[in-house]
Amino acid sequence: MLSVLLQLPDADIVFYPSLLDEQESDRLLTQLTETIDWRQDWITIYGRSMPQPRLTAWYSNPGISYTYSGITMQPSPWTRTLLDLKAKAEAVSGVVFNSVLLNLYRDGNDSMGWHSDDEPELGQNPIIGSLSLGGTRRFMLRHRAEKGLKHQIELTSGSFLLMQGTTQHYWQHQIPKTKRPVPPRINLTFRVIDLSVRLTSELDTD
Ligand SMILES: O=C(O)CCC(=O)C(=O)O
Ligand SMILES: [Mn+2]
Repeated sequence: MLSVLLQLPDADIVFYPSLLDEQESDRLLTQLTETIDWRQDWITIYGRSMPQPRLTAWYSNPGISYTYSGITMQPSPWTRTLLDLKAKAEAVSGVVFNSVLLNLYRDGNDSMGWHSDDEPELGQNPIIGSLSLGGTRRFMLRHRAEKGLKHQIELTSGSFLLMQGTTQHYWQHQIPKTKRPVPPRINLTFRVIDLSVRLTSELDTD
């Protein structure tokens, strides 16, 4: 499968432009839009509560909840379709994932702000496999220390982006809003949650 290694310092990011073909991607976009248990979470920014600018869902092996930005998501059990996609992501990356966070960007107003995926339960060097379906959106990267270091890549339908190694230590990423008309997009970020890490930190706080 064609892959492109991004030439960025302190990062290990590989882009696979076509994990899925166009027809398969279109079919999955429709199916997942209709069948996933989408939820609208609310976030607090500067003391004001507002709807998160996208819909989300969390599917995983039993018992793996996920907490980020103060939101804890209880898992839904894997579906046939998600297991098929997980197998495809595993075949190209050589990683066994145990969970997936899904994001639905309804239009150009939906977005995700600057962040790193560096919660403790993602382990020392988080491995994130990110599959995109539907409208093309811009994925921006910026180095946390070297302010001039930036990169951007268009995440097209059917593409897969693998982030690993020290990427989350040194880089942040975002999906900015856009004024261009864009069709809906679903992104699936497959993750490896290390339950033992969480158990330890929970015990520590008792
Ligand atoms: O939508 C995307 O491509 C990025 C999603 C993301 O960064 C995340 O779920 O942590
Ligand atoms: Mn992320």
